[in-house]
Amino acid sequence: MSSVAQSSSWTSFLKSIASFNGDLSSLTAPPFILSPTSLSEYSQYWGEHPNLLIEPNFLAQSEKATRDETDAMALKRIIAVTKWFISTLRSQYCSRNESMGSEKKPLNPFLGEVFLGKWEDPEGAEGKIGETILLSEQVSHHPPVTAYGIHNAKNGVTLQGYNGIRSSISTTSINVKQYGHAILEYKNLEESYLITLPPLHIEGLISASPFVELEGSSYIQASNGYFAVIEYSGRGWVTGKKNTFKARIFRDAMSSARKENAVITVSGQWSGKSYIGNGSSTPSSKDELFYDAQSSEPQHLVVKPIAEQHELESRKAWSKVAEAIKKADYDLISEEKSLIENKQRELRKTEAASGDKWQTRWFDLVDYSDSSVEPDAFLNLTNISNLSIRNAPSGSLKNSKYDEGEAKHWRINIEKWKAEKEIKI
Ligand code: CLR
Repeated sequence: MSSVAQSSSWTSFLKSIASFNGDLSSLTAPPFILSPTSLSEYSQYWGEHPNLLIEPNFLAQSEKATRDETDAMALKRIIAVTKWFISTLRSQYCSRNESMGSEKKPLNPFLGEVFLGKWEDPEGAEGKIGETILLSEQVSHHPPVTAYGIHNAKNGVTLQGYNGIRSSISTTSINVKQYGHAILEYKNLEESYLITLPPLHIEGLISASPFVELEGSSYIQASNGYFAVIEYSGRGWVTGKKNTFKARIFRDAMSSARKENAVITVSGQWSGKSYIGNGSSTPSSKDELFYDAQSSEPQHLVVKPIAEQHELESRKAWSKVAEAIKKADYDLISEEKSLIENKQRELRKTEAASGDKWQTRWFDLVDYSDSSVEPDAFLNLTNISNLSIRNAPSGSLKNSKYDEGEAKHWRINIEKWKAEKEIKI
């Protein structure tokens, strides 16, 4: 066991986890496990493969297509969306291990914190991808919720969603359920996709080298009917490999009740290679390569230099805390963090006194239990997939035990972004 794992700061951290109340952000962790990056930045992981994100836009059926051809293209598109989704997972769940050696505890964003930037087309202005932009905003602090929009104007592609987590503890791991979902829209195709977020757990706590493993499943419901189920099995007991998954694509959500109905099956590692085959049998490395996460490097977001940032922008707001973390100066970390936290407390007090609640900047909370809400992609896609519209763990089904309570979801308001005067990409 490493000396870090045996250190008193780590063992007391493990003890505090064992008795914690579910709010991971409230845990005081030793400096070496703190990340200088705010959770509001994690939205960028959705966009690090812009080429795969826009690919379905180039898979439209021709105007004279027969029904069979139309259907074949719809299948190609959900395969492309599934590939893009799989491509986001390495960034989402492995990037801290790859860049910092282990999973870390991110900074807990303050209400109204924003993070934004762009992915430029590597081929320049003439390229077919075009520029993709990211807008991310902390829309709630208690509990923490980050909303984001990713938009590629040239191809009419928009991904939007939001994330929140609830955690619990077991003897050897932290278990995390995700709340929220993502909606992917292709304007030219008039097609949309609903994506649910998988549960995960954090392993490696005893040895002070935490890492994330996914479990359960993600669903992708296409407005053309196709439905993908991605099952995560962690360290497969057959292959012995971590980060394994199996994705099955079905004609529709109804036929997903029987695995034999799969029209396409993909199998492998989301952080490595995966293979694709027709039908429901499991493809292996003898089959066609589907995606290789290691040979397809993420394209990183371009963010303005801190000197040009607004005070609500994440990297500027947290810059002093981040420096203190990099120096592993514990007193300075607490000092700088307290400055931010106290300022937030003061703000909330003045708001309470004046009665003006904090207004979110680019996102609106839509209450889907209100019958006057216009039918939209979310309502359509939850209907055809039988997924809950409630604030339940992501991927919960209608009429399941989780299908209860409020139905409020964060949506981007593009008009607000167009009217934005103070903050620029
Ligand atoms: C946030 C939304 C992203 C996907 C994602 C990836 C990793 C998750 C993170 C989400 C939420 C916060 C998280 C993190 C892994 C570890 C971290 C659960 C879901 C917790 C708060 C850190 C606990 C401290 C350990 C390192 C001991 O799209």
